[in-house]
Amino acid sequence: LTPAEIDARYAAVKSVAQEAARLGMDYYLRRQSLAVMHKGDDMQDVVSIADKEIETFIRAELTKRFPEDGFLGEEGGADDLDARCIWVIDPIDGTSCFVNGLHNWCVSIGLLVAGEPLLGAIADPNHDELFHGCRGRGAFVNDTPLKVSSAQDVREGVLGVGTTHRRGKENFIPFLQGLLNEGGMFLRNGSGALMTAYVAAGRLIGYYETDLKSWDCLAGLVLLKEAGGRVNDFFRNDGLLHGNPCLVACPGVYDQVARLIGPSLDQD
Ligand code: 2AM
Ligand code: CA
Ligand code: CA
Ligand code: CA
Repeated sequence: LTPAEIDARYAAVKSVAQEAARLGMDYYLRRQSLAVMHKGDDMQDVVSIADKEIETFIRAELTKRFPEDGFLGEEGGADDLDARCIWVIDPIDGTSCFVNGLHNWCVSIGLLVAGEPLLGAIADPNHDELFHGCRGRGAFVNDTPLKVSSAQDVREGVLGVGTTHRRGKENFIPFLQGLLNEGGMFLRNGSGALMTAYVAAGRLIGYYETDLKSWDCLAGLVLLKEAGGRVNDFFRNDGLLHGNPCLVACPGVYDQVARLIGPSLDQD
């Protein structure tokens, strides 16, 4: 991509994510009238019309500007994955929070170019925060640059955590026990994208989820790298399409947390 093509996509991802977040806010304020459906037989995996409408909106806005680009989204699936540029979209990350009136949800849009995450934006309308970043250009919350924590031990801060009923929950409590034994503490807020952004911002020292999808974290991973963070081999074995365990952390605690997780982090 030329610098001008990158500029156009970076500007677009910020404005489209914010417009989508405003649309999300309209739904959120009248969430009592939204029908909540379940995906498959997991009662915890919820979705509403808002998720679908917002993803449709995002795809339409980006297609208008970049008709040759492809898409991968939680609700709409894959479209033209052979394209050089692929937009990876989570229209609402934190749907369970969204439908229950908890403010921890966001819109996450990342861009993959020739297989590498290039730029992304995460819009959180409840806290008026737009996290955004582009490879080589830094990462920001609104206009403030992001930098990961300087912690050297899990005792020095809070680790984000999460799990699902789909994969990895049997590993989760032993991991938490190990973390507590070493003097650490944990937080789960229900949005993988926000937790990843919070690691980039230095608010959390790291974040471990036993099962994340690429649309949960791709935008956040751009921010994390620009802010000086580390991530495991998330894209191995078709992680883009199927997801994997995910660990993001500041460099000073990455190895400690990876050891507490054990081999399940980077093997099947
Ligand atoms: P979602 O709200 O877009 O579904 C919470 O731990 C994180 O896991 C969120 O990013 C959430 O994204 C995601 N998540 C929720 N249910 C899931 C499931 N059944 N499988 C995989 N990820 C899930
Ligand atoms: Ca979901
Ligand atoms: Ca998600
Ligand atoms: Ca979602």
